[in-house]
Amino acid sequence: MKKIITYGTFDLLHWGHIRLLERAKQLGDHLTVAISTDEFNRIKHKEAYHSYAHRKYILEALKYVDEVIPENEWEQKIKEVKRHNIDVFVMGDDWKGEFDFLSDHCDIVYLNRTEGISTSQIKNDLMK
Ligand code: C2G
Repeated sequence: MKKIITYGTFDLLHWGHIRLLERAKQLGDHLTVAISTDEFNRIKHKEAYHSYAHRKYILEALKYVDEVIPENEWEQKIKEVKRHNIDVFVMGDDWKGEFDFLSDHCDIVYLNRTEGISTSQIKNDLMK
């Protein structure tokens, strides 16, 4: 079984997120998504509208997602790739190069980010 992992906040889930998850799943048989906890979002200087529990609940309902785990810190990726026997690490290409240190442990794929949609754009548009 070819295992894929990806990381993110996935707040106010939108079609750009779905396209990322869909393409990530197409790379293998099993997709694990590590969702940033509320505490880790503070470290990322991000504040999610939905709590970690609700973002987890939403992601677990998606047909592309097989498992959801918490992302608590930047440093957990190598440990997780090993623990979950991950074959491919996937991220949107806004992160291109940032996680190449994982190449000793798994393949790395940066997928094109979907233009024209983002959680911050949704928030800004709703405030108009
Ligand atoms: N994404 C995308 N297209 C968009 C918006 C997001 O492809 N229009 C992708 C991002 O590139 C990322 C994933 O969807 O791979 C999740 O996006 P965010 O929730 O914004 O994730 P981020 O805050 O960048 O967290 O350790 C890694 C971090 O946790 C990534």
